[in-house]
Amino acid sequence: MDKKILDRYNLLKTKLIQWGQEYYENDTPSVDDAEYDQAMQTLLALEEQYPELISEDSPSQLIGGAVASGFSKYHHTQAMMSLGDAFSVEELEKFNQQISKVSNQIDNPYFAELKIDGLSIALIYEEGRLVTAATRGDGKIGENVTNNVRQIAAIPLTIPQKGHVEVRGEVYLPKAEFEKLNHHRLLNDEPLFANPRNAAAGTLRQLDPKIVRNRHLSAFIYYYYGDQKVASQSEAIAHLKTLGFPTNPEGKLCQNLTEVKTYIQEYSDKRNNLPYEIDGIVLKYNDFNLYDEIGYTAKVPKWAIAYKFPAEVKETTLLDIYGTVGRTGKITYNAKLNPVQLAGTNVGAATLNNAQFIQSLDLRIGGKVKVKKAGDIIPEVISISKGKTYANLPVFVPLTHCPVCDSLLEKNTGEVDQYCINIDCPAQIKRSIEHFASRGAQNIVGLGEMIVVQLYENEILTDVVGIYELKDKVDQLLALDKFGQKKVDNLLASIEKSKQNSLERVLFGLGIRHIGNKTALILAKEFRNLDTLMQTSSEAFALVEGVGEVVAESLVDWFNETRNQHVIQALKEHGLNFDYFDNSPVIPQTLTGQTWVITGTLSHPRQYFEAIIQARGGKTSSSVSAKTSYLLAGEMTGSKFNKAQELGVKILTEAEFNDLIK
Ligand code: 3BD
Repeated sequence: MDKKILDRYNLLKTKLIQWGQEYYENDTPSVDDAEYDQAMQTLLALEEQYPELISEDSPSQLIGGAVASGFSKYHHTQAMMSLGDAFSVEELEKFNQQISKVSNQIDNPYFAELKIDGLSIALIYEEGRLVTAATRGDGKIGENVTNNVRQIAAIPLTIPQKGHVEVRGEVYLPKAEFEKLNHHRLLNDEPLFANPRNAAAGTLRQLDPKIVRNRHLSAFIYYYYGDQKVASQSEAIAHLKTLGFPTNPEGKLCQNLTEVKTYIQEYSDKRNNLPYEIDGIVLKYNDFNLYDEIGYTAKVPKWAIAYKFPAEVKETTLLDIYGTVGRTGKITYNAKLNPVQLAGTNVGAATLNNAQFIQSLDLRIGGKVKVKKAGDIIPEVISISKGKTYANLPVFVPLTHCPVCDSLLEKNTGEVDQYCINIDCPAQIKRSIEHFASRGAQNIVGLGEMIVVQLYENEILTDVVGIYELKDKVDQLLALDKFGQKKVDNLLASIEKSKQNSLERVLFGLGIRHIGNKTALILAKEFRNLDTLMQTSSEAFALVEGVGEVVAESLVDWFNETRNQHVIQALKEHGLNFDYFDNSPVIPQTLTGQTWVITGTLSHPRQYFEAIIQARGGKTSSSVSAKTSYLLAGEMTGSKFNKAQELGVKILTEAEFNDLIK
């Protein structure tokens, strides 16, 4: 995966976790709902595209738990598979060749379908009646959304076939309905949905089926499983039609890849005129008899593939180029664009990386540029559109001075990036405080980007050491906008707690160049405390596995700076711990061997309790099973609570839990 995408994802994740904590722990979160929503939608879109990113601590999993507690989990009897991707005709040819090896034919029949940009669902019918509708989820476990799906007019509640029938398809919001919905939301000052897909997803997760009914979702069904057998995709579609299911009218049986290419060309052109959004074409080898022989890889059938349309490219005006300063002083150039609609969102900005990138494209302010979304998510400027007047526009000149503190920028030999090396640069100071407090570092809850900026601008917090002096500035804090007693108390408590962190967190938090959280952990384990680290030579550092020369030099340089030594001294005086704690710290391991599940609304976010449990040797899990030792249940519980009761799992309230861990 593209590193840029990964970085973007991790940044979003950190922010959302931070905002989530602020929301739960303070009366006033630092961002408004719309900004939170926008970030969450982007995160969900990334996870949708790169499911391998999803981990248990993803904010998406949290909202899954919190918002959707009204839905019970549904285990798909047969996993819902994924599809392989093709982005070019060459990749389709390769796919076809693999199939030819099995079929011994040059011409293979493919059923070509439009790839609807919606949400996958499974519908289960027993004795002709719709009994369950479930989302795809991770393919194995989805959510039971039966009551919502019953509101979709296109989906039949009864079918003329007895016995057990399972069908699968895509729920979507027609373009016209999407426009209507957003128009309505605009008038009511509600946050807009970024695209029809997000709107459909949001709708299907509504707890009130009446709202679902009014949104006018629709569906296309493309998969059938039942007693009455079918032998090919074309037969499956025909059978689905006779059962009364909505099937996509554009599906076509192609006799070979040449016909497929024509089909793709046809719908690349017709795409914008369709009443629903599509993001590609799905090809399925038509004859089911050969499925097993063609086979499967881990999750993906080799007899089907999704051809994805090339990213949409639009032309717009480059309104401005401006630089920003990162924590390390690195200058990033950004483009301000005349907003354009691209792949479902309004794009008004794009990153331009460094000056060399801008010069190599010859970007000029006021000129026309072509933009696309990389991986359909991150906006990118790809080229200029030279008009007659382009030559009259002023050529881009790289910054020579920091856009924030105006000190001279520098470049390391052999590198293209420019740096502001003024350690007093406000931009860097703000970023370094923010980094020090961040989740992966000192994990100070309530000291995110916005708050750091607010405190810095009010001259309450001007360096990292100042974090530990905030306790003497309660009056100043309380005088700030959006700061109540509870918020201040929580912040100060979190700051106090951070003093007891193991060495690797502070070490990472100091923001030493090239020391990420992994390297920090390696160093902490190896050298055990900060004093030893400070006395270690670069040769000795470089001997440690996972520590290269660049890291070694960077460490020694950093520790040699008098200024940095003063920072460490001051932090020591504030009582910060600089020792490495093994995994067997002073905390008694009273929960060893136990598996805990957390559900419902508690006084802290779920991660807080997970940390307490894990610190005491316990394991945490997201689902209740016979192996669950305890369920910690807050208010407003759902299916986990019921399941725990069914299985006789011990259920504790938050108060009981607090007693247990005393
Ligand atoms: C569509 C799998 C197979 C039954 C596996 C061949 C990946 C989303 O219109 N056929 C379609 C469409 C999606 C499909 C299959 N035919 N799988 C299909 C599909 N006409 N969109 N998908 N899916 C459905 C997915 N969804 C979320 C995350 C990862 N994968």
